[in-house]
Amino acid sequence: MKDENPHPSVSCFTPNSSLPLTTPLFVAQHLGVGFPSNAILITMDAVQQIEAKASTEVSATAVGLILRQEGKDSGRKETASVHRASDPHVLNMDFSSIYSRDLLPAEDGVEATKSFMHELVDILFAYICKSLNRSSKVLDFHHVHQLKESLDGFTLELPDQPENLEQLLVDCQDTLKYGVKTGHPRFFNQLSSGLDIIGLAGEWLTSTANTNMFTYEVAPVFILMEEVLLSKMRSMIGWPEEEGDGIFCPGGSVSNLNSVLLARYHFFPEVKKAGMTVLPKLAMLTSSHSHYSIQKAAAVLGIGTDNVLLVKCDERGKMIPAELESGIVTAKAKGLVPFYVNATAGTTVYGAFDPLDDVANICDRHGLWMHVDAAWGGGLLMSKRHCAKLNGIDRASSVTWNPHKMMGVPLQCSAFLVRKKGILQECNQLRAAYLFQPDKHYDVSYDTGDKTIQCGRHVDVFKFWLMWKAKGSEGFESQINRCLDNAEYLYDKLEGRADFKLLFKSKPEHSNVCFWYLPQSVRSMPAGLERNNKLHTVAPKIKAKMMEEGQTMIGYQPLEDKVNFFRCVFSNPATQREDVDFLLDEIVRLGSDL
Ligand code: ABU
Repeated sequence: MKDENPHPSVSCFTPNSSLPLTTPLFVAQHLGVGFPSNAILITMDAVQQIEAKASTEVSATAVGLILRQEGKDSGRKETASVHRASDPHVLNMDFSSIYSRDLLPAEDGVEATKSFMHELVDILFAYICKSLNRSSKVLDFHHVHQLKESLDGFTLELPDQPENLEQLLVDCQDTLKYGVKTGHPRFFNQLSSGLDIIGLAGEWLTSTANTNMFTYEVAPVFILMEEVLLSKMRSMIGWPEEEGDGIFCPGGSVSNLNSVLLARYHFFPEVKKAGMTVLPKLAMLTSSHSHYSIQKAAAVLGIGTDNVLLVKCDERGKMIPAELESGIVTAKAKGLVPFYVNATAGTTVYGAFDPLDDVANICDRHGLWMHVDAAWGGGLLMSKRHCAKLNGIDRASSVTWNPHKMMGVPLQCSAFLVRKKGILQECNQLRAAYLFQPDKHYDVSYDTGDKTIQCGRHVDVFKFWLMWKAKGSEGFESQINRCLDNAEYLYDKLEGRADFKLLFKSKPEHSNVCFWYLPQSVRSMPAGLERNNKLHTVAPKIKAKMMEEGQTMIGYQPLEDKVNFFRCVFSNPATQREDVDFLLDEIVRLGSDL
């Protein structure tokens, strides 16, 4: 590619078709590099050719992008000066003599602030490009003691005296270097992965605004955006327009906690003032494959984990409705008062969808609050091809839905939605006089902070709103469909292999694919305890080697009677079929001699 560029000062590439071509253009212009004379766009087709080359050949120096050869980046301060020299529009500042006190709001702090921010953008941009470059590693693993000791001068210790901006920029680079590239196309470890550029821009704006979501007074635009998003999500769930409320929460566990809190308040509103002593012995039901946050909510709210009854699942990980019903009946017979059922739409490990309509029928019969934990599966509501898997979700009393998972919104972004209007406010409000003054000159129903169990609340909505504007509902739909296509591709590949074994033989419902790798030593053993014990050690051993080498990352776990197995999940739009092939080859390479 270099030869084609008369001014080889910047190379920007769009690593997958979901990233708009204008992104590198914008970055090039923003950084003062210009377009098109000083920039080349490398399209999807070209990325494969590029990846065949050494990472240094894809360097883009004018934007300070230095894709360094793995392990050859000890010249830390030198790197920072290469960044600066490369961008003519950024003053060539010597950051070694500049300190945070010289930045805005300091008098004459404008140029230093601008240069510093440009430097930081360069570092972040280099990291993003590196994360999307398949020839770079997913992680550069170090043990705790290594990271605690100063690695190549990178120290976690906090100084008494201020450090200069040169050092801070190097610290920023090192922080990224020793972290995990969760946006890498070969990162399969977590339900949230990838990096959406518009979402990132939204997060930057949010931090720049640096406000708090508790009142309309200090977050007028964000509060209204939250209202718009929650209303849109409720309509996708299928609730009537005039019903419902919601709030964005710091993660799915807190959203689930809210569901239990509201359910308890719905049946026993006196608990808010009088406390636990007015309550009967409550019981909750959830499937044995559900997320542990349901049990945690019971612990936090004083219900007790012993009173969370785990309902059996079928082989596929779906709650068995008859088991739910008999669990309710048995609990009542023991003097417990069941009040809440959690059904999961997209379980954490298997990606299973509980039969929501059946669960709703049972909840109706027994007068119970039905919550749907769709933290992982909620995104499928955006897909015409897959949304039927959540049939019955409209019958839920409340829903958790994390756009930071399947929809690829940067962490974190979790919505708690409730059908009964007004209950969030009633349950949580305490009317703190210094914050929620009723005699303000605007509509104080928009001071939504009193609906939550928090006081201060981070703005999680802007990045989501901006992404929705950028993609439209259709953009989310195709992104989600592609992730599920990848899961099906992996499933089909595994089905035909003797050295891998799927946990269950049915097409994935979500993007989770669970499997064992069977090295020859295991394949040659007769079925039984000894073979299982041996198989239990395979995934952790492969994962350990995988992390040491850093080329890819996938999670493993045991579940009920199943010994350790791999769980592959797809939520990163950058992941392609070749990455799936790579993962399997890597598992075989690392595990065949076990
Ligand atoms: N809260 C569930 C996240 C689990 C995962 O990313 O694997």
